[in-house]
Amino acid sequence: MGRGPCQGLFPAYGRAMRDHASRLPTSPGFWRSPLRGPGFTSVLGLVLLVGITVLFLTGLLSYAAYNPGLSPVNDKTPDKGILGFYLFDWPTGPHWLYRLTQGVHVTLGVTLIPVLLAKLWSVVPKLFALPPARSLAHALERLSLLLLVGGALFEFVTGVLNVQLDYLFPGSFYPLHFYGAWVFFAAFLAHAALKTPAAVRNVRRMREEREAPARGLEGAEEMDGAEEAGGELISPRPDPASVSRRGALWFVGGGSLLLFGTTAGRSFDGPLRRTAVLAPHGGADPGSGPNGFQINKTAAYAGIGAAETDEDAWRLVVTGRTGTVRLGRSELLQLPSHSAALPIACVEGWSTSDQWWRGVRLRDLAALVGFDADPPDVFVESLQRHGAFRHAALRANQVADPRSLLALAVNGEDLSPDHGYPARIVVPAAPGVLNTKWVARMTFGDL
Ligand SMILES: Nc1nc2c(c(=O)[nH]1)N[C@H]1C(S)=C(S)[C@@H](COP(=O)(O)O)O[C@H]1N2
Ligand SMILES: [Mo]
Repeated sequence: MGRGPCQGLFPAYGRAMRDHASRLPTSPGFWRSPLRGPGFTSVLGLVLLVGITVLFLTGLLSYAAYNPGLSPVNDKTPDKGILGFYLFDWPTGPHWLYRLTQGVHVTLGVTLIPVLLAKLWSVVPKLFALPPARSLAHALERLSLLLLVGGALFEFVTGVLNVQLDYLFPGSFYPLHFYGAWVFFAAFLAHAALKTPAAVRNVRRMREEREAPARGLEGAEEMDGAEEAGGELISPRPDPASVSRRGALWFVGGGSLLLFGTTAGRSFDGPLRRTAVLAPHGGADPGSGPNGFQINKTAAYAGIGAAETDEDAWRLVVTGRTGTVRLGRSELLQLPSHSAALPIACVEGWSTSDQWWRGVRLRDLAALVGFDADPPDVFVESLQRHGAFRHAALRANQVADPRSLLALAVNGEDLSPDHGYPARIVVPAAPGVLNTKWVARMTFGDL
């Protein structure tokens, strides 16, 4: 805003005009925080550059871990097309693989929330900048920002709803979060390519300023450079500072640390789990003893009653190349029995430590129905009649692993009803959702 003649003659009038104009968010003077500027935005941007890249990669891994190529059961994204180009058979080792990748995905995602919010706050004046587009290139850039900001909010909101509200939308979360991730990350990559060099320069300059604060002219010249990259974020009429830039960054970092400290515990058992005060699952108290570890869906929730899991009523139906075999629990207990120490690691980011499972190897069950060598894929169905996770498919490499069990017992005791009595699947390194409980039927054959 220039100093017109009116301002000289009638200073009060000039001020009033200015005040009126800066009541609109489209005016730079509306934004008064002295914190906004290239330095603050760049630090947050670089943290997100690293953090969101890790979120994207661990997210893609989680998708692969679900074995979405096993149509039609596991695949909730039949139109994934080229977005599934990278899919591979999820390995069975190390046995804590999914516990790690998904624990990082969820805990890091929650931890980054304050950084994301602070970053959006730091650039919000740009949202209102006029004219809406100065050129075609500028218009395209703003359009990509719409995808970037919209995509970020969409991914964080759907992710948090899913881990906090216990599969608010089990069937649809999975494709939504997956497709959303690709849109978001494409915009994110374009944005990072455009902005990272300047952000690195800004942060380097901040560090130099801190180390040599009184370099006079030399320092001032360097500030001119900063103005080029993100200088428009600096308020032309800043309010007096109530907190320093470093103080504000500590505040954001403190918020992240608080979320980290109240989330990370969901990847552990015992006293550490109790530090995860933000984690849900208050409903199903696992109690203590051998079966006293995290429960996802209880037998009551799944509609599984004692009448159908009873020794007399329950039969496991196994089908394969040579036909169908029906086995009661006592017959299963007579088959060669093996144990494996494996965790349950849920897509929601919580996991248990290793539990000692005991039962029949999946590959031994495959051998019962004609697959002696090279067991194939298997389709597993539970007694459950409703719900998204009542069935799942496993890859041949998972069936072949000697630690993959149809478990009948855990930690030296029969499975409890909530952990899947009379029999459940456990597979090393696999997401919990593939560890079907209350198994009724297994069909071996390539899927
Ligand atoms: N039949 C059936 N099996 C199931 C589920 C289910 O809802 N129904 N939930 C799955 C999910 S998402 C997880 S994380 C694990 C949890 O096992 P747990 O409750 O024994 O810890 O069980 C899996 N098996
Ligand atoms: Mo899960």
